[in-house]
This record gives sequence, structure tokens and C-alpha cells, in this order.
Amino acid sequence: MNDCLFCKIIAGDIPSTKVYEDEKVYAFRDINPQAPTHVLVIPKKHVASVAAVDELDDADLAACLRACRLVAQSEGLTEKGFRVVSNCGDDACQSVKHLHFHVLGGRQMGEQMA
Ligand code: DGP
Repeated sequence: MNDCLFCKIIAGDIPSTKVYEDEKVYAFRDINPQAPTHVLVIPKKHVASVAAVDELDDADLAACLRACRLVAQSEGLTEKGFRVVSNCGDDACQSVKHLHFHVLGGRQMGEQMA
């Protein structure tokens, strides 16, 4: 999508620090990290959020979750744990309208989810 920030990152028009990439998924470090590891995993196909996930092939969706696991492993998070978050819509403070999964870890997370 032309005016989508994350589509521009996938295209390389906006620089990012790549952590993982395959034919369906791109993962890169969040510009404003909330934890020692904070990586965004996004599908290369543009969909706005979890609310629009029916527009995504099951294979693309599965690839996103698999990439979250691969990123967690490559970042050394699988032993102590990590959190995967996807904000969806205004109440959840979604600021970029391209489906993304935050992979957070490297410290003890709070018990409160929100
Ligand atoms: P959310 O609030 O769930 O929509 O998360 C969007 C995230 O995207 C937020 O944590 C900051 C990150 N972000 C926004 N702009 C950029 C950017 O240009 N580069 C990178 N690496 N991350 C960005």
C-alpha cells in the first residue's frame, strides 16, 4: 500500500534494522523499544490489523507466528520467556495500520497485560 509506513520499510524505502526475513514476513527492531528486545514481525502482504486478518492467507498468518518464534529464539528469549502483542484499533493504541506483532523480552514483564 502506497502510504503505509511498514510497506515502505518492507520495500526498503525507509531504513530499518532487519532481524529476520522470508518470502512472507519481515521483522525489524522497533524504533522505540519497550524492552531490551523489541522486534516487530509483519506480513509482507498489507492488512491493517488482526481485525482484517481474513484478508490474509492462512500461510501468511502462520508464517508471522512462526517468525515470532524464530526471532525469540535468535534473540535468546526462549528459555526465560517473551511476550507477543498485537495492538488492534484505537482502544488498543494501534499507531501503524499494518498488522504487526511486537516480540518483547529480555526482562521480567509485568503481570498486568494492559
Ligand atoms: P503500535 O502502537 O502497536 O501500532 O506499534 C507501532 C510500533 O511501530 C511502535 O512501537 C513504534 C514502531 N515504529 C513506528 N515508526 C517506526 C519506524 O519508522 N521504524 C521502526 N523501526 N519502528 C517504527
